[in-house]
Amino acid sequence: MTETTSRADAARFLETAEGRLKDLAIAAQQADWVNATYITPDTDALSARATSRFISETLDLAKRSTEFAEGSLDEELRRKFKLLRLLLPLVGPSDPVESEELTRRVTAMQGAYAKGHHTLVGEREPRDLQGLSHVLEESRDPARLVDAWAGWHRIGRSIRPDFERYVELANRGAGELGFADMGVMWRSKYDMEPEAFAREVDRLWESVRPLYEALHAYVRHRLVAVYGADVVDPRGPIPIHLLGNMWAQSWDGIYPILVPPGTEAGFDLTRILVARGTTPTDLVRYAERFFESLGLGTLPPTFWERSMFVRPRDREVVCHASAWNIDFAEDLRIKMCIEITDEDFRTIHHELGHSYYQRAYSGQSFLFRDSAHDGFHEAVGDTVALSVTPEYLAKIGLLSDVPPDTGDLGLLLRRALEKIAFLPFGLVVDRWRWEVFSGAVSPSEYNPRWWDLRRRYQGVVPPGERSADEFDPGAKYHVAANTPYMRYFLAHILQFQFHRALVRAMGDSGPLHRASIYGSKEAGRRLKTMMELGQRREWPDALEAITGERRMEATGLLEYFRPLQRWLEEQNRSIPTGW
Ligand code: X8Z
Ligand code: ZN
Repeated sequence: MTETTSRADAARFLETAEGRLKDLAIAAQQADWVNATYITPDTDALSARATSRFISETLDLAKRSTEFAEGSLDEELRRKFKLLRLLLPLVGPSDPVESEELTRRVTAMQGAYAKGHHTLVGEREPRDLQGLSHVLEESRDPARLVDAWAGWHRIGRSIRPDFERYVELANRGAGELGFADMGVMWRSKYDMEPEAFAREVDRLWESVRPLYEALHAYVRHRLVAVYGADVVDPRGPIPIHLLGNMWAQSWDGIYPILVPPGTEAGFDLTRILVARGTTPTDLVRYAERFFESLGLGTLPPTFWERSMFVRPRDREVVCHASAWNIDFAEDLRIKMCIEITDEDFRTIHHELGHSYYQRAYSGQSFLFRDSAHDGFHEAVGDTVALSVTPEYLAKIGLLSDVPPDTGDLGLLLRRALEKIAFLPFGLVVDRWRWEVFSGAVSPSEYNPRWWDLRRRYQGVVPPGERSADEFDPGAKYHVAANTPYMRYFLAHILQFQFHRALVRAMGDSGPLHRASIYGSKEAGRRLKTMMELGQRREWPDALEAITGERRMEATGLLEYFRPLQRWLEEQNRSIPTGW
């Protein structure tokens, strides 16, 4: 065979494959959407079956693609073949019975998570995750906090049997594609060797660790003041149920007890939104208008008709927020159980970041319709949300005037409780799953190892001993739903890198925490250039398009928080750090 015919054959193979995969992906997404917004045994079965068909076809095509000699192909085709093997976050064995068992079990885990609830001591009605999360934010009674935390974590037990079998079957699928295990497959998606990626993550973590440790020491000191040294060890890890969030993945829920008098932000966005009678749709409109101000257009009418913004009263749904592009073109939707809060205001920006990204790369061919790497997808909406500054809120009429800059420290502390507190959690979830997939951690060690890592990186401990049959990782959505998590760690670094590049490109040389890209067509143009690339090029090219840099760096994050870091060092001078 001549080189030209083999190139033509490969191109033809890929064209057919992309058409076929797109059809199956749409069918799977339609079934998944109905399932996620109306969980019944039938929609579970429909979703599991459609996903299994999509997986089987991908596996088959990926295996057949090895017939084409890569050496004779140009860069674009070679990249497509590579992406074909990495397309899915889940692969099962080629045996159709086992493949369907795998998707059935993942659907079951996600359903068990979605339906989780717990009745607190002294209450009659069970609470769902949102209801239990309110308790963690608002209560200062350690016994009630433990009840809410442990009550939710009980769902891990019911997820465990499915999880064990899922690890086995997913590893077999990854093996058929030539990966040592599923964790290696996940780490292969970053245009570098999987081991190099793991080192890259460590490098980034080391660069932010001192800031995390300073925040940890400060927060622990305040918690000792609130709860006493018999509840919080002044030199030890922090009991997780005191941090205002089910996973202690962000601590801004307890901001009111952490902020020193005189440095408060000076306004409470949740209160303002509620007082104005803001509806969930209004909240989404605010976010849409921000993206529109960047020159990125408005969302299509079907977005408003087909999205789910509120938890329906009459059926079970997956409340965890997500953004979908059902037809890989204009059928954009989000699914969320919106509450009128500052936190959900930010989450809506996060979700619309996904929507605008999906639309931007819809001009690429099917295998390139994704973000440069998954951290980019998670970073865009958060980058925009960093521009929700007091000045911006005043501009759009949510604040009557801009609060004085004495509130800057309070605002920065709040942002750090959200973003810096997240970093080690963002790292730990997949450090743990990588070990699980590789077999380094066996099922009997699942839970102890989870807590080893959380103690080591986050400096948190569970309330009391966890018994051997608990499965606490299963009480986190992404573990139950098979969603890789390192993307969020990367996004928390990248969003500050993006933010800095965009505000400097606008000619703003002031402090990063005061800068907003609202209304900047130049910022919008850069974002769009990066997003339109999809994953056509390796991610350093996309990073360069927006920042001019080719390496992920935490320098933007460190610059953003520098005033806070100085202040924390001051506060921490005579108190213990580390655990
Ligand atoms: O899952 C999400 C988004 C949907 S992609 C709401 N996030 C992570 C989480 O909730 O654990 C955003 C931040 C981290
Ligand atoms: Zn997201």
